[in-house]
Amino acid sequence: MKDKKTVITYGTYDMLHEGHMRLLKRAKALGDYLIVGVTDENYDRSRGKLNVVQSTKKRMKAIESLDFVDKVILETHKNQKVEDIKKYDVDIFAIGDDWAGFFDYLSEYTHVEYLPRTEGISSTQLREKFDLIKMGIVGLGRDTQAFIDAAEFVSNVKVNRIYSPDFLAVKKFTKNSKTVKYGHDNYDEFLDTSISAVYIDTKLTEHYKLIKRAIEAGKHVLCENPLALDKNELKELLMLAKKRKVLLLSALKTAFLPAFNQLLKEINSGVIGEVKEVRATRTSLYKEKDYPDSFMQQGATNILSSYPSLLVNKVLGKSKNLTFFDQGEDGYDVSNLIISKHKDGAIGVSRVATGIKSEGDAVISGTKGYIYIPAPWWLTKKFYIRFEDEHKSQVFNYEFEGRGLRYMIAEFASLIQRGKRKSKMLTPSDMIGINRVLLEYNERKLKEKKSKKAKGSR
Ligand code: C2G
Repeated sequence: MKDKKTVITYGTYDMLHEGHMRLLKRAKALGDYLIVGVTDENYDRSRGKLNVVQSTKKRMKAIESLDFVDKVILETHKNQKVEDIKKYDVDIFAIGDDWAGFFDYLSEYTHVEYLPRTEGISSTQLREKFDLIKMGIVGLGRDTQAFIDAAEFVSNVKVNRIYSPDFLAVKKFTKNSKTVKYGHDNYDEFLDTSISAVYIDTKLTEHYKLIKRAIEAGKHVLCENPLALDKNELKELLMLAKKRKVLLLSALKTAFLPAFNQLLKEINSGVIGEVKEVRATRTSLYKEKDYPDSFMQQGATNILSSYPSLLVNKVLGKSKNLTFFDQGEDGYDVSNLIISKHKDGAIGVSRVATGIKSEGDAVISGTKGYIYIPAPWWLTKKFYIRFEDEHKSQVFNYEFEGRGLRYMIAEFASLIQRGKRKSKMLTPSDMIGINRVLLEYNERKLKEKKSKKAKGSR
C-alpha cells in the first residue's frame, strides 16, 4: 500500500476565482498530494480557448501560491494526461463535472472522479467586464469574408462596418451580409463612427495612407503586411501609433498560430542545438483577376516575402546582410531567392514566387537536430523535430479549422482590451526586421532604375 494518495487535476485557471478554488480544494480532499496541471497558452488556443486574459506565467504563479497545492506542472499537449498519470503514479484524476464522461478513457490508467462544479461564476463572466470591440473593414477583397467568418469565433469582437470607395460593391456586400450592416464609400465618415479598430486589406500601395488616417482618428489598426513600401514610412507609422497610444499590428497570421509559437518555444529550449540555417519557401499562383489593378505589379517579394522573413527573423533575429537573386518580367519580380546573414554565422534562405508553384515547406537546422514543417508551413499545424537517431524524433500536432485567422484576431482584440500596445508574438521590432527585407529590395530596385535612366539619358 502506498502511504500517500496522489490526485491530479488540470485547468486554465484564468483570473483564478471561487469556482476554481472550491474545485481544487475538493480535489485535494480526495487524497494527500495534489498536482495541478496548468494549460499552456498555445495548447489552450489550439483547443479553442481564445480569450484567456492572463499569461501562462501569471496563471501558474497564482496556483503555486496556494498552500494546499503540492506541485504545479504545465500542460502543453493532448496526450500529456496519460503521460503524467504514469510519471507521477497518480491514484485519482479529478475534474469538474462540466467534463462528465469526457475523460472516461483515463480510467484505464487511474481512477477518474468528476466533481461538482460551482454554479454562477466563470472566467467568461469575469471577462465580460471588458467592452466589446467594434471593428470596421477597409477594402473589399477576396479574403474579406474569410476575415468576417473568423471574427465570429472571437467572442469579444464585432465586425459591423465596411469601407470601400466602390459604392455599388459596398451596397451589394452589406445587403448580403448577416453581420456587416453598415457600408461606407467615404473613409472619413467611416472613421467617424463608433468603431474602435480597423482591419485593412487593400492593395499594398494604399496601406500607408489608410493606416495613417486611421491612427490619426484614434483607431487601432490591423493591416495586411507590408504596412508601408518605404522604410521611413513604416517607422513613421509605428511612431505615430505609439504617440497616439493605439495598437498597430501586421496581419501576419502565422505569427499568432499556436503551433508556430510552440515551435519557437522548442527552438529556444535548445532541443536542436544552435540554429545555423532557416530555409523557407512561399509561392503562390496569383491570378490577375483576383486582385485589383496594379496589385500584381508589386512583385513576389512585396507580396510574399513577409512570411519567410517572419520565420527567419523570429528564429535568427535581425539580418546583417542581404543578397537577392531575383527573376523578373515587365519590371517586377516573379521570384526571388533571398539570403540573409545573421549572428554567429547563421544563414536565412527565403524563396518566394508568384506564378510558379513549389514545395512550401520550411527547415530549421541546428547543431543537434532539425525541425521540419511540411507545406504549407505558414499555416503551421504539424512539425517534426528530428535527430540522427530517429527514435528520438518528435511530432507536434496542433490542428485547427479554417485559415488560422481567428488566433490573430483574438490576440489583436485581447491586446486592446488589456490596454497593451505591443504583441509579444509580433513586436514592433519584429515588424521592422521582417519588413527590412522587402523595403531594402525596393530601395535597391529604385536605385537600379534611376541609374539605368541616368545612363540612358547620357
Ligand atoms: N470549475 C468549477 N466551477 C466553475 C468554473 C470552473 O468547478 N464555476 C472547474 C472546472 O470544472 C475545472 C477547473 O475548475 O475542473 C478549471 O476550469 P477551467 O480553468 O475552465 O479549465 P478547463 O478548460 O475546464 O480545463 O483538459 C481539461 C482541461 O485542462 C480542464
